[in-house]
Amino acid sequence: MHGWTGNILRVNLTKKKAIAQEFDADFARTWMGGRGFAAKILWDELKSGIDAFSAENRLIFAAGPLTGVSLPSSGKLVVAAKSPLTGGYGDGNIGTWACVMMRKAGYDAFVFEGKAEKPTVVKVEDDATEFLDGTDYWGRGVFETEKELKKKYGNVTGVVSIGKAGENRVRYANMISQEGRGGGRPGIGAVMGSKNLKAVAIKGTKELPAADIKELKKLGLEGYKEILTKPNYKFWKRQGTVSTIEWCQENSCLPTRNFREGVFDQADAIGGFAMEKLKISNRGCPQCNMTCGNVITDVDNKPAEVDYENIALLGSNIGLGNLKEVAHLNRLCDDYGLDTISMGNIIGFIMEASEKKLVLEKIEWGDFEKAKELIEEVANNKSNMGALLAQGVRYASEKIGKDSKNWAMHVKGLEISGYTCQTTPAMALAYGTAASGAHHKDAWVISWEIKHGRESYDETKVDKIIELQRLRSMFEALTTCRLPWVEVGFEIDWYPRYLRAATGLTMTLEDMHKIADRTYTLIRAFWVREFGKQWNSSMDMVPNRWFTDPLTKGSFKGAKLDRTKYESMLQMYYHKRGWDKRGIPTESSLRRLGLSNVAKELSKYVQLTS
Ligand code: PTT
Ligand code: SF4
Repeated sequence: MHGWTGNILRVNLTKKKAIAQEFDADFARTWMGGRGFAAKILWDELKSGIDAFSAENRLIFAAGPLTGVSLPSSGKLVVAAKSPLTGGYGDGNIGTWACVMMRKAGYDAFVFEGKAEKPTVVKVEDDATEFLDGTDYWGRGVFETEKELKKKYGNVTGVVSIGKAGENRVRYANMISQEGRGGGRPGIGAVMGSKNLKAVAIKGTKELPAADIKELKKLGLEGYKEILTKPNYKFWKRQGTVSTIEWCQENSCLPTRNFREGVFDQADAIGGFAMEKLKISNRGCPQCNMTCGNVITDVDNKPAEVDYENIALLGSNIGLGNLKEVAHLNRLCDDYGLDTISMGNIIGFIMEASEKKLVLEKIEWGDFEKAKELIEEVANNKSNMGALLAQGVRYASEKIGKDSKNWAMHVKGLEISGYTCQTTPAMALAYGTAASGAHHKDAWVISWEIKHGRESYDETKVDKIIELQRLRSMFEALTTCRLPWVEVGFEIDWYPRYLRAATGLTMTLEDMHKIADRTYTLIRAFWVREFGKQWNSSMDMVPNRWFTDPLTKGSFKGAKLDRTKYESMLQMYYHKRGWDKRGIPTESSLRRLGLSNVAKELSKYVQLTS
């Protein structure tokens, strides 16, 4: 077997033991890596209904056969666990040297199980794993933690750590690396905290395995050069994802005041061009020549990395039109290890609740000082408000009651990311059917939809969503960054070529789509097993607000989604995926994807249709 190291490191935190476990070529070919490995391990090893914060949960770091190799944007790592926020499958994708080092140390994945007795740092250096006392780091921010660990173990060490939010089990705590890379939106950082695992530090010196290393290097270099020739490359380097602010404003989909509107009157002040005036540098993930992290200085003159999602959710969505203040909130979230998307979504929610007098506190739209306080209270899980909001928007709306459920903006408990969908039914369905709850990562169909006509709810849209879910799952499995393909048009055909040089396997895009479908279906089976007979198509519904509250501003004033048409699009989607009317995979579709054992296990929890 080439391309994979063939080893998973199993780290038992309770017993302070780590063993390397081999996997075979069949496992590698069936699941590829990254999300595929994570989904398979979680399905096989978790009992249904376990508490996500229990020692039984697994925390997985998984790479793929292209991770870390010298080819475009390959420094990415999938982090996954049962989510404490949604109760279902949860993952994220973080850019970090830790994944390059993990592969160089000789592993394609780490599986953490059990719970350390006290705060711990796990250090892996090639074949040696150490369990170090992490007490001194507990309570510290991620910036300081990573800096200290690098000082101790050398600058080449790859570090992933959690901040106070993960330690305090905020249900949307993520993990951070390299001061501004954040991943694991559905509370994967909180799972790490529940295991008393503060940080993982990795150093590796081995050669990455490849079938044809010369060819791989040659193709890698050609890829980097090709990216430099793309017409959009220069502009991308200037603005990265931040130009999406202006694009969303133009297209009435910029989340504004808790997704109430799609345009924000101060959009220009927080957009790509405003950002450029404040920019001090670019940052990026390993092995990338697109370096899309834009660093600006915040109100305290400290460097903060901003991306589109962070600005949309901590800016327009909370009515804040000062980019330096937004950057400050972003920096706070980074240091605490809090997902910016969920945090901004929840601040917007509580601002609306305050406006409607459903809570006693006065929290006005755009109030920077109050937003700062809320972030601090949440990260420290202190005060009634902090403790309430640390559970996520679904929980907060259940507690606050009245009609707040209608404008609690989440799907399956995961807060919606940066697009409001009153005028874009396909994007709404993409949120409804994403693997871990409302995330744009599985099908960012909105740009295609806006070009092809937003009004319709037809089959072509459903086909497009599935096509994108397949393509994007491929990046989660290989595991590399999808942005060269999405943002500058680096052709998808490069990837089967890379895969062939890395593994020696000739796989077409169709072969990879089958792996993607298998993984997506297994993830659905995981959700269904967790929810059992409660599972039905309402799990894939999007918030009521998009059906009931028409936009009151912008060129799409009056627009809202049509519930009946959304539901029929959802049924079309199920049919094409081989799922029944409840959104549960049928026995035959499970069999077709080589998941007969999954069908057998799942039928203990729900009746499967044939
Ligand atoms: C992702 C989500 C995103 S998606 C953003 S901005 W984006 C937010 N970034 C955060 C942050 O920063 N700090 C913080 N405290 N929380 C944050 N939460 C939010 O997390 C990110 C890039 C981006 S920037 C995107 S779209 C692409 N995502 C990829 C993906 O999912 N898969 C893949 N194969 N390639 C991708 N490339 C791009 O990576 P989650 P990163 Mg992220 C400061 O993980 O949980 O999915 O959340 O990893 O290294 O920061 O790169 O406009
Ligand atoms: Fe990281 Fe951006 Fe490069 Fe992707 S394009 S690897 S997110 S720096």
